Amino acid sequence: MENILRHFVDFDKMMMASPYGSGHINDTYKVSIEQGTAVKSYLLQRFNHQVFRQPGAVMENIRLVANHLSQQEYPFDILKPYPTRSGQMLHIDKVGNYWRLFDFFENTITYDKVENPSQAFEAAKAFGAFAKMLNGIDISSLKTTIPDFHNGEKRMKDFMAALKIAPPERLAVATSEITEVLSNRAIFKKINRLGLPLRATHHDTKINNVLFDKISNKATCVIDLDTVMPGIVLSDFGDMVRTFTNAVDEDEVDVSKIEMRAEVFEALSEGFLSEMSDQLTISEKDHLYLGGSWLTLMQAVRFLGDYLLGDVYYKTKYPAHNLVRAKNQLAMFRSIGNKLPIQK
Ligand code: GN1
Ligand code: MG
Repeated sequence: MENILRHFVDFDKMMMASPYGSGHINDTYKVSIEQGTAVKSYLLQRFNHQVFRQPGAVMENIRLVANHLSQQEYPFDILKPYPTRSGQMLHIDKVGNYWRLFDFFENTITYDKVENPSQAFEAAKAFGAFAKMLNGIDISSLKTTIPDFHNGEKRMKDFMAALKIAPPERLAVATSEITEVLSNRAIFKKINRLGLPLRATHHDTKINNVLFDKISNKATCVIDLDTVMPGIVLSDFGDMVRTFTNAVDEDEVDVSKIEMRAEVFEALSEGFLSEMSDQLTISEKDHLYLGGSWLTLMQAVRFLGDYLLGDVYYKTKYPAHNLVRAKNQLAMFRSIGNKLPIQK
């Protein structure tokens, strides 16, 4: 790791390197180095080039977004990757792994679960400001780095294919979840038919993708810009509903604890709309609330599909992990459906 780091920065001594964060795709390490008398920390990340098939295009999107934000009156920190000493945005090591480096923002904290409505308001306002500031970016300059990323109908097609090749043991323990997915799939077609406008979309607006100041508890930075690409506003609103309003995190096994918290939903809607309300079309506003059910069901489909295929996409800690996550998301999908007014 020390050798890899030296491709990005010069230093006297590496003090510490330890795994960091709770991402499912990339491997992140916090590294601290000594340069003269100063100690500085960075986030060194092994970038998953199986999931992101065009690493260069991802880095170019991040660069465009960071540049655009830095030219606006954007009141938050901007996550910028460091180039290598030879000017590349990624370092490819001897075994073909891709690495990149970011600043470590001291005195910040992330949460895997929203603790109170004001946190939800803060984070949603940060994602709202992010979307608003990106409104002026030339959307055709952003590459679609994962095609059909939030296309529910395509996700269902892949899910049906997984059903055909899944091992009987996994199919057998997932029958009720499979049935539930199949009987609710109409929402994917419905959203695709709305023809909502394409915007620069974050596509991963989880609560743990916002940094908070440890002392003031204000949001300071939107992170994880890997999936910024053209998309619809329901993706960003929906993933906030999915992850902010859940009373527990997405790994929780006990589904009886899963509940969509209405007061958190209200706070996040208020925070996001305080920035984005003026930007949205009537159709976007009319269908915004559907984003929560849509995105949560899509996440259930993705976790369940990965379970059926033998855990090839998401990192897992035990054999039934993806099934547990799918059950969790389905419970959340039901709770959202029960608590939110249905939008036609
Ligand atoms: C993945 O790795 P992470 O946690 O940032 C996934 C998201 C899912 C999320 C589920 C590229 O994000 O789409 O919503 O897991 N990212 C990709 O928690 O698939
Ligand atoms: Mg992510």
